[in-house]
Amino acid sequence: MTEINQNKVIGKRLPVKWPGVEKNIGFQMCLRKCVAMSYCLSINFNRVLLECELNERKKNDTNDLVDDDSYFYAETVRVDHQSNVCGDKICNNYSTCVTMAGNRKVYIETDCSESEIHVPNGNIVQRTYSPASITYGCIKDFIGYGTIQTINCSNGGKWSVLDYQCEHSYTRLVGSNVSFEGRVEVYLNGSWGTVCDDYFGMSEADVVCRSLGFPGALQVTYKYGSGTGAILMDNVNCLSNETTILDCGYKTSHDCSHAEDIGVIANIEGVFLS
Ligand SMILES: [Ca+2]
Ligand SMILES: [Ca+2]
Repeated sequence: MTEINQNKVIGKRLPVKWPGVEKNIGFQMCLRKCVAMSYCLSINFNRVLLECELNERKKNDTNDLVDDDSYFYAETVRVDHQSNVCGDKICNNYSTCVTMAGNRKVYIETDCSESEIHVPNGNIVQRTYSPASITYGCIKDFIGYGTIQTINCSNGGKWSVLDYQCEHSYTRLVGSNVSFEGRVEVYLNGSWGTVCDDYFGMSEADVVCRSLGFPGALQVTYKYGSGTGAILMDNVNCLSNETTILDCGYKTSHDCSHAEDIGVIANIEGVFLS
Protein backbone atom coordinates (compact mmCIF):
# COMPACT_ATOMS: atom_id res chain seq x y z
CA MET A 1 0.00 0.00 0.00
CA THR A 2 1.17 3.46 -0.81
CA GLU A 3 2.45 5.59 2.03
CA ILE A 4 0.39 8.69 2.46
CA ASN A 5 2.45 11.77 2.01
CA GLN A 6 2.35 13.62 5.31
CA ASN A 7 3.86 16.81 3.94
CA LYS A 8 0.56 18.43 3.38
CA VAL A 9 -0.04 22.09 3.02
CA ILE A 10 -3.66 22.00 2.11
CA GLY A 11 -6.28 21.54 4.75
CA LYS A 12 -9.35 22.15 2.68
CA ARG A 13 -12.33 20.94 4.56
CA LEU A 14 -15.97 20.60 3.77
CA PRO A 15 -18.40 21.49 6.50
CA VAL A 16 -19.79 18.19 7.75
CA LYS A 17 -23.51 17.77 7.80
CA TRP A 18 -24.00 14.12 7.14
CA PRO A 19 -23.36 11.22 7.68
CA GLY A 20 -21.12 12.57 10.40
CA VAL A 21 -17.86 11.89 12.17
CA GLU A 22 -16.03 8.65 12.99
CA LYS A 23 -13.51 8.94 15.80
CA ASN A 24 -10.23 7.12 16.39
CA ILE A 25 -9.72 5.58 13.02
CA GLY A 26 -6.87 5.88 10.57
CA PHE A 27 -6.77 7.66 7.26
CA GLN A 28 -6.91 4.47 5.18
CA MET A 29 -9.86 3.13 7.12
CA CYS A 30 -11.57 6.46 6.78
CA LEU A 31 -11.21 6.25 3.01
CA ARG A 32 -12.37 2.66 2.98
CA LYS A 33 -15.49 3.59 4.87
CA CYS A 34 -16.15 6.26 2.31
CA VAL A 35 -15.52 3.94 -0.64
CA ALA A 36 -17.87 1.38 0.86
CA MET A 37 -20.72 3.90 0.86
CA SER A 38 -22.13 4.86 -2.49
CA TYR A 39 -23.24 8.23 -1.19
CA CYS A 40 -19.87 9.26 0.24
CA LEU A 41 -17.93 11.37 -2.22
CA SER A 42 -15.15 12.85 -0.10
CA ILE A 43 -13.63 12.88 3.35
CA ASN A 44 -11.98 15.26 5.71
CA PHE A 45 -9.50 13.50 7.90
CA ASN A 46 -8.17 15.13 11.03
CA ARG A 47 -4.72 13.67 11.50
CA VAL A 48 -4.33 15.19 14.94
CA LEU A 49 -7.54 13.90 16.47
CA LEU A 50 -7.84 10.87 14.11
CA GLU A 51 -11.32 11.88 13.15
CA CYS A 52 -12.92 10.89 9.91
CA GLU A 53 -15.60 13.04 8.38
CA LEU A 54 -17.62 11.48 5.58
CA ASN A 55 -19.11 13.88 3.09
CA GLU A 56 -21.79 13.38 0.54
CA ARG A 57 -20.35 16.18 -1.58
CA LYS A 58 -17.09 17.12 -3.22
CA LYS A 59 -15.45 20.45 -2.71
CA ASN A 60 -16.54 21.66 -6.15
CA ASP A 61 -20.07 21.38 -4.94
CA THR A 62 -19.77 24.06 -2.32
CA ASN A 63 -18.36 27.49 -1.76
CA ASP A 64 -17.91 27.48 1.97
CA LEU A 65 -14.58 25.65 2.26
CA VAL A 66 -12.70 25.96 5.48
CA ASP A 67 -8.90 25.99 5.71
CA ASP A 68 -7.53 23.97 8.55
CA ASP A 69 -4.01 22.55 8.60
CA SER A 70 -5.05 19.61 10.72
CA TYR A 71 -7.07 18.13 7.92
CA PHE A 72 -6.50 16.04 4.87
CA TYR A 73 -9.13 16.37 2.28
CA ALA A 74 -9.60 13.50 -0.17
CA GLU A 75 -12.12 12.65 -2.83
CA THR A 76 -13.05 9.19 -3.97
CA VAL A 77 -12.88 8.45 -7.66
CA ARG A 78 -15.31 5.84 -8.86
CA VAL A 79 -13.28 3.91 -11.38
CA ASP A 80 -14.52 0.99 -13.38
CA HIS A 81 -12.92 -2.29 -12.45
CA GLN A 82 -10.45 -2.48 -15.28
CA SER A 83 -6.71 -1.99 -14.93
CA ASN A 84 -6.31 1.58 -13.93
CA VAL A 85 -3.13 3.41 -13.22
CA CYS A 86 -3.34 5.18 -9.90
CA GLY A 87 -0.21 7.09 -9.02
CA ASP A 88 2.54 4.46 -9.13
CA LYS A 89 0.11 1.52 -8.81
CA ILE A 90 -2.47 -0.28 -10.88
CA CYS A 91 -5.90 -0.54 -9.35
CA ASN A 92 -7.47 -3.97 -9.39
CA ASN A 93 -10.93 -5.20 -8.51
CA TYR A 94 -10.33 -4.77 -4.82
CA SER A 95 -8.75 -1.37 -4.78
CA THR A 96 -9.83 2.15 -5.40
CA CYS A 97 -8.06 5.23 -6.56
CA VAL A 98 -8.71 8.36 -4.58
CA THR A 99 -7.76 11.88 -5.44
CA MET A 100 -6.06 13.92 -2.77
CA ALA A 101 -5.79 17.65 -2.68
CA GLY A 102 -3.58 18.83 -5.50
CA ASN A 103 -4.88 16.04 -7.74
CA ARG A 104 -2.47 13.51 -6.29
CA LYS A 105 -3.73 9.93 -6.80
CA VAL A 106 -3.55 7.45 -3.93
CA TYR A 107 -4.17 3.74 -4.20
CA ILE A 108 -6.33 2.30 -1.43
CA GLU A 109 -6.88 -1.39 -0.86
CA THR A 110 -10.52 -1.99 -0.20
CA ASP A 111 -12.16 -4.83 1.66
CA CYS A 112 -11.26 -8.40 0.78
CA SER A 113 -8.33 -7.56 -1.43
CA GLU A 114 -6.69 -10.76 -0.23
CA SER A 115 -6.75 -13.62 -2.71
CA GLU A 116 -9.77 -15.85 -2.95
CA ILE A 117 -10.18 -19.16 -1.18
CA HIS A 118 -9.45 -22.19 -3.31
CA VAL A 119 -11.97 -25.03 -3.34
CA PRO A 120 -10.57 -28.31 -4.69
CA ASN A 121 -12.66 -29.37 -7.71
CA GLY A 122 -14.67 -26.20 -7.31
CA ASN A 123 -15.02 -23.09 -9.37
CA ILE A 124 -16.28 -19.57 -8.95
CA VAL A 125 -19.75 -19.15 -10.43
CA GLN A 126 -20.38 -15.58 -9.38
CA ARG A 127 -18.35 -12.70 -8.03
CA THR A 128 -19.38 -9.25 -6.99
CA TYR A 129 -17.18 -6.37 -6.01
CA SER A 130 -19.49 -3.92 -4.34
CA PRO A 131 -20.19 -5.45 -1.92
CA ALA A 132 -17.46 -8.06 -2.32
CA SER A 133 -18.69 -11.65 -2.55
CA ILE A 134 -17.66 -14.92 -4.16
CA THR A 135 -20.06 -17.79 -4.85
CA TYR A 136 -18.65 -21.24 -5.48
CA GLY A 137 -19.85 -24.24 -7.44
CA CYS A 138 -18.25 -27.53 -8.39
CA ILE A 139 -16.71 -28.67 -11.64
CA LYS A 140 -18.33 -31.34 -13.81
CA ASP A 141 -19.03 -34.66 -12.10
CA PHE A 142 -18.54 -33.16 -8.64
CA ILE A 143 -21.30 -32.10 -6.33
CA GLY A 144 -21.13 -29.56 -3.54
CA TYR A 145 -21.95 -30.01 0.11
CA GLY A 146 -21.79 -27.73 3.09
CA THR A 147 -23.97 -24.93 4.31
CA ILE A 148 -22.20 -21.84 3.02
CA GLN A 149 -21.36 -21.42 -0.62
CA THR A 150 -21.12 -17.64 -0.82
CA ILE A 151 -18.51 -15.72 1.14
CA ASN A 152 -18.62 -12.03 1.92
CA CYS A 153 -16.37 -9.49 3.48
CA SER A 154 -16.30 -9.79 7.24
CA ASN A 155 -14.84 -7.38 9.79
CA GLY A 156 -11.26 -6.48 9.08
CA GLY A 157 -11.72 -6.89 5.32
CA LYS A 158 -11.21 -10.66 5.38
CA TRP A 159 -13.29 -13.25 3.60
CA SER A 160 -15.93 -14.87 5.77
CA VAL A 161 -15.69 -18.57 6.56
CA LEU A 162 -16.40 -20.90 3.65
CA ASP A 163 -18.13 -24.14 4.54
CA TYR A 164 -18.32 -25.76 1.15
CA GLN A 165 -16.59 -28.69 -0.48
CA CYS A 166 -16.90 -30.62 -3.69
CA GLU A 167 -17.05 -34.38 -3.69
CA HIS A 168 -17.15 -36.76 -6.58
CA SER A 169 -20.64 -37.41 -7.82
CA TYR A 170 -21.71 -41.04 -8.02
CA THR A 171 -24.60 -40.54 -10.40
CA ARG A 172 -25.01 -38.45 -13.53
CA LEU A 173 -27.47 -38.05 -16.36
CA VAL A 174 -25.82 -38.17 -19.77
CA GLY A 175 -26.81 -37.43 -23.34
CA SER A 176 -29.21 -34.54 -22.97
CA ASN A 177 -28.46 -30.86 -22.88
CA VAL A 178 -30.43 -30.26 -19.70
CA SER A 179 -29.50 -31.29 -16.18
CA PHE A 180 -32.75 -33.03 -15.29
CA GLU A 181 -32.90 -35.88 -17.79
CA GLY A 182 -30.54 -38.30 -19.46
CA ARG A 183 -29.09 -41.77 -19.47
CA VAL A 184 -28.21 -42.85 -15.94
CA GLU A 185 -24.53 -43.40 -15.33
CA VAL A 186 -22.87 -44.35 -12.07
CA TYR A 187 -19.32 -44.01 -10.82
CA LEU A 188 -18.07 -47.29 -9.41
CA ASN A 189 -14.51 -48.44 -8.74
CA GLY A 190 -12.99 -45.46 -10.48
CA SER A 191 -14.96 -45.26 -13.70
CA TRP A 192 -18.32 -44.27 -15.12
CA GLY A 193 -20.65 -46.84 -16.58
CA THR A 194 -24.30 -47.50 -17.37
CA VAL A 195 -27.20 -49.10 -15.51
CA CYS A 196 -29.26 -51.99 -16.91
CA ASP A 197 -33.03 -51.67 -17.11
CA ASP A 198 -33.80 -55.02 -15.48
CA TYR A 199 -36.26 -54.39 -12.58
CA PHE A 200 -35.56 -50.66 -12.90
CA GLY A 201 -38.81 -48.77 -12.25
CA MET A 202 -40.07 -45.64 -10.62
CA SER A 203 -38.68 -46.38 -7.14
CA GLU A 204 -35.21 -46.68 -8.63
CA ALA A 205 -35.71 -43.59 -10.80
CA ASP A 206 -36.90 -41.65 -7.75
CA VAL A 207 -33.72 -42.47 -5.86
CA VAL A 208 -31.54 -41.43 -8.80
CA CYS A 209 -33.36 -38.13 -9.22
CA ARG A 210 -33.46 -37.28 -5.53
CA SER A 211 -29.73 -37.97 -5.19
CA LEU A 212 -29.21 -35.33 -7.89
CA GLY A 213 -31.25 -32.74 -6.03
CA PHE A 214 -34.64 -33.15 -7.68
CA PRO A 215 -37.86 -33.93 -5.84
CA GLY A 216 -38.29 -37.21 -7.69
CA ALA A 217 -38.71 -38.83 -11.09
CA LEU A 218 -41.32 -38.26 -13.77
CA GLN A 219 -40.53 -41.36 -15.78
CA VAL A 220 -37.92 -43.80 -16.95
CA THR A 221 -36.81 -43.43 -20.54
CA TYR A 222 -34.71 -44.91 -23.32
CA LYS A 223 -34.64 -41.57 -25.10
CA TYR A 224 -30.94 -41.07 -24.49
CA GLY A 225 -29.81 -44.31 -26.04
CA SER A 226 -26.94 -46.63 -25.34
CA GLY A 227 -23.81 -45.76 -23.44
CA THR A 228 -20.33 -47.14 -23.87
CA GLY A 229 -17.88 -48.76 -21.53
CA ALA A 230 -18.93 -50.99 -18.66
CA ILE A 231 -22.48 -51.83 -17.60
CA LEU A 232 -21.88 -51.37 -13.89
CA MET A 233 -25.24 -52.18 -12.30
CA ASP A 234 -27.88 -54.80 -13.00
CA ASN A 235 -31.11 -55.82 -11.19
CA VAL A 236 -31.19 -52.57 -9.24
CA ASN A 237 -33.75 -52.76 -6.48
CA CYS A 238 -34.51 -49.71 -4.34
CA LEU A 239 -37.00 -49.30 -1.51
CA SER A 240 -37.23 -45.63 -2.50
CA ASN A 241 -35.88 -44.18 0.75
CA GLU A 242 -32.20 -44.66 -0.16
CA THR A 243 -29.90 -41.63 -0.46
CA THR A 244 -28.20 -42.75 -3.65
CA ILE A 245 -28.54 -45.66 -6.03
CA LEU A 246 -25.42 -47.13 -4.46
CA ASP A 247 -27.45 -47.73 -1.30
CA CYS A 248 -29.92 -49.89 -3.20
CA GLY A 249 -29.57 -53.56 -3.94
CA TYR A 250 -27.83 -54.33 -7.22
CA LYS A 251 -25.52 -56.75 -8.97
CA THR A 252 -22.27 -55.76 -10.63
CA SER A 253 -22.25 -58.87 -12.80
CA HIS A 254 -24.90 -58.62 -15.47
CA ASP A 255 -26.73 -60.31 -18.32
CA CYS A 256 -27.46 -57.08 -20.18
CA SER A 257 -26.46 -55.28 -23.34
CA HIS A 258 -26.11 -51.54 -23.87
CA ALA A 259 -29.51 -51.61 -25.56
CA GLU A 260 -30.88 -51.98 -22.02
CA ASP A 261 -29.19 -48.85 -20.65
CA ILE A 262 -31.79 -46.96 -18.66
CA GLY A 263 -32.44 -43.23 -18.49
CA VAL A 264 -34.64 -41.04 -16.33
CA ILE A 265 -36.52 -37.77 -16.52
CA ALA A 266 -36.66 -35.91 -13.23
CA ASN A 267 -39.55 -33.96 -11.84
CA ILE A 268 -38.33 -30.38 -11.70
CA GLU A 269 -41.36 -28.79 -10.11
CA GLY A 270 -40.22 -26.14 -7.65
CA VAL A 271 -36.55 -26.63 -8.52
CA PHE A 272 -34.36 -23.67 -9.31
CA LEU A 273 -32.23 -24.65 -12.32
CA SER A 274 -28.93 -22.76 -12.42
CA1 LIG B 1 -33.87 -55.71 -19.69
CA1 LIG C 1 -30.35 -58.74 -15.15
